[in-house]
Amino acid sequence: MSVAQTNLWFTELQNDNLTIGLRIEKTIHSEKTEYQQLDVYKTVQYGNLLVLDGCIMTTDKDEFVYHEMLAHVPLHTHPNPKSVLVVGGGDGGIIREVIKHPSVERAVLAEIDGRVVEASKKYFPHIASGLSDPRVDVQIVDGIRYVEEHPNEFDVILIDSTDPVGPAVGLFQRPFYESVFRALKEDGLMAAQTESPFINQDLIRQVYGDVRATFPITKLYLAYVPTYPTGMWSFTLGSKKYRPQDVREVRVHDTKYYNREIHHASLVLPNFVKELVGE
Ligand code: SPD
Repeated sequence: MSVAQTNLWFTELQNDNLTIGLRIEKTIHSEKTEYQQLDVYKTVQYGNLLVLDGCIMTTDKDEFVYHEMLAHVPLHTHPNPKSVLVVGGGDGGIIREVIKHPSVERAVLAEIDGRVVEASKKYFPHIASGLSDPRVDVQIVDGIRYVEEHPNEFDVILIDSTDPVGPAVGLFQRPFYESVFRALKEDGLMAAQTESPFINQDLIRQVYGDVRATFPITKLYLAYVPTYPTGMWSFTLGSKKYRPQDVREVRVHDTKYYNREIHHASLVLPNFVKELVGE
């Protein structure tokens, strides 16, 4: 039987009424870590697929969109990011993008589940490639506690969480954003992945409100990730001083999705999303 004829499917139940299915060639890895169910599949369409607790985290073929957009929009918004913290993101995709910025001297990855880091190194080596860079400090810790314990330390904090269930819930709540505010230097900024405007309206509204109550500047922006629920994905940026709208030049060019035009286009919101967050 050829690969295209297998009838094995990974199906993510995105909500009670919606699924996404990827035909798989085989299961590569499956384990119950201390924190979650971790599975890696070889898919026919998207290469290797990382799944945590039944939710798609990343695939070989479309990972660049999410990782570039969560990293480069905020990093270019800061004029000189030297010290960067990534909360979550154990696969290393955000770190890979962070260290493309020549100004970055130190990039800390605070990931709670060391098994995600190890699985990514083994099954997604191109995504995890930055983790061995000498500027990178991988900490297997609770990101919420790490942020609380490091006040006034970072220029940029990027929150690459799993979906807002289980251990990630606290990463979508106001006390965490307040703690992120304190962990940033006086002109620092943050960005977080904030799910789909089509099916996570309440969450986006709540997070946007919490970030706006915490930071002087708040901006929602969008990107298109084929394997994430509905494809349309949002990110919420909170900043003490700099506005993403003011970026004039792009310093990193070895990207597949991000560029100066995409930076500004991502800040332009459809009317239903504008209404959602009141921009
Ligand atoms: N539903 C998808 C949400 C995924 C957010 N994090 C992905 C991790 C990739 N580094």
